[in-house]
Amino acid sequence: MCDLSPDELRAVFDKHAGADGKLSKRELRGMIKEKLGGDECKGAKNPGAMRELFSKMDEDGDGKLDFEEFKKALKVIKEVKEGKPLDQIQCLK
Ligand SMILES: [Ca+2]
Repeated sequence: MCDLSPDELRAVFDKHAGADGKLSKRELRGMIKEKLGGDECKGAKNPGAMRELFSKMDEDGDGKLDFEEFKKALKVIKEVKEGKPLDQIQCLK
């Protein structure tokens, strides 16, 4: 997913963000499952880790990810996919 062009990224975001144009926690989880595959995404399978990840991605704290927050989150998602523990992900520090 991190190799997508900006246009493709936008399309993925819009598809999952729904009518309000922002990703909720549930929408984000659905997207990660679809794009990364549930089995290989260890971090996303853990509800506590997922909640923690989401709150770190949600920079303005409104409970939803807008497109800018989403773009920054892609790096995080990639590292979660690789099985990296959340507390070792550099861009979350
Ligand atoms: Ca937000």
